[in-house]
Amino acid sequence: MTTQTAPQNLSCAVTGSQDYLNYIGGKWVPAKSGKTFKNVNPADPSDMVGTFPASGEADIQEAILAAKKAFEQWRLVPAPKRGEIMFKAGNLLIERKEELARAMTREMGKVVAETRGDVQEAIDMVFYAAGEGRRLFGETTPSELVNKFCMTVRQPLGVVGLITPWNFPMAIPSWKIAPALICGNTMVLKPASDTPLSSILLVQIFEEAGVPPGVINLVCGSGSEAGMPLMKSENVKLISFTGSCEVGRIVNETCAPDFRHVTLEMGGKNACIIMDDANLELAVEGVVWGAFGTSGQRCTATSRVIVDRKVHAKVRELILTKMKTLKLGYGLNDGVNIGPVVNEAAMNKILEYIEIGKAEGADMLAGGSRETTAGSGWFVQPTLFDNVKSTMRIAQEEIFGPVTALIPVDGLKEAIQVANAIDFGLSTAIYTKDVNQAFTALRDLESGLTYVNAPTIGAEVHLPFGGMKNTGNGHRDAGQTALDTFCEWKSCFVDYSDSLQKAQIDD
Ligand code: UN1
Repeated sequence: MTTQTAPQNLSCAVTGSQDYLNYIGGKWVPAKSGKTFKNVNPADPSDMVGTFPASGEADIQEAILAAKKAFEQWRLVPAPKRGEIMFKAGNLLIERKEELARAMTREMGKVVAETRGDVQEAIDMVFYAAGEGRRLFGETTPSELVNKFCMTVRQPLGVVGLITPWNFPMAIPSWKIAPALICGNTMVLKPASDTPLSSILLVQIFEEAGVPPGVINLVCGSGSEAGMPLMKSENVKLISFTGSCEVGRIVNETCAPDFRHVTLEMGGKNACIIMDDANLELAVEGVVWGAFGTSGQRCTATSRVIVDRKVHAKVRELILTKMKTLKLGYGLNDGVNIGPVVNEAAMNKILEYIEIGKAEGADMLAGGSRETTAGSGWFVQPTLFDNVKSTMRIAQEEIFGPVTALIPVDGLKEAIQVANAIDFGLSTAIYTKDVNQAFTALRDLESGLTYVNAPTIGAEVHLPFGGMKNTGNGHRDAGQTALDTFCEWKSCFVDYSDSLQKAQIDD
């Protein structure tokens, strides 16, 4: 195998193009097959971001073995020491935030204010998890028996596989890498093939901060060629996946026969409810940010606006006015609010959904097409449908683009019913000034995240992130819950009575 030191250069990532490599066992290496794939700027497909290893089973196996070997040592490094390395990584992320953000905008399209937010979320997660190095609390608890001591401790799982999406190419890998690291696991990261560079830049920072060779391995490639062998390996104790339901099902089924752990964070069809007593200007600001920010490509995007009929006309007018202020373009240019969508196939899928919405009889009030004046890339106009029925496909299926649906209802009861009448359960929001309505919604909305008087997007790393129903499989990323994902609990009993004490047996 050819080995090289890290060739990646941050200024090149922002403007130039180069051949990037996998990171296996502490070395930057090409795919064994020598195959590569290209990645282009979605705002300008003639701008080549770089070529990346098109890896396959042999590369994945080597990465898993490197991780397995590194685990022997890493699991024994005291967690506060692991945390110290991570604090260094957090500081490097802060130092390079601007360049990382710019490289990410170029790679996946969202505007630089948002890619800065993506890097910031990674910084937050790395610091948050690093701090856990001095906690990672277990519990002590009395025993039923005399002279017996009971406690619980967290133990790492071993090698974990992390499969991450392109829409938050630093934040989401960091939600998985950081807690996995602090808990003492080693890992193989397979990032989305639309955003390998952002992951490479992130992993380089961990390398520079002093994460030992083999602890984090990064293998670029497609889901079928690189993701599949990672899921199939019996040496991989957990797959933590964020992406589509379709692939999530494959992950679940692949890991099920030998009971390997799986965490899934998948789609959303998130509703924002606007009640008649709400601050309508605020609600509409939240809707426009939630629906069209990141070009609607967030799992948490506001893709349904459930509005009380009494304020329907007013809300519609306010949304349309606000939409007129949105500017599409290259996310590094001043004044641009909406970047392109990630690739041509994504654009075509979104445009198809717009046609479906029209055919279903919803009223399209704005947008509806590709925007060619914004550049040569994959730009889709922010699109608003009105008088959408909850049963329509555009109100049920995840579009993952800048399209939202106004659904008029009568009162809170119907609003909650409609909000819940979907297969997903990630994020919901309600705008109201009435505390009774707010708490009723908090109780009854079926979603892992619920916001009152705030948009459906905007999760913070120290709270659990994930959803109910088809959004997930009961696990949560981030927050304290991430520690449970990346640890096994061990209950420990120490009997210092010098006699055989039989629990639960009557004397
Ligand atoms: C996602 O869309 O997959 O709450 C993650 C938010 C972001 C994370 C979104 N902090 O919208």
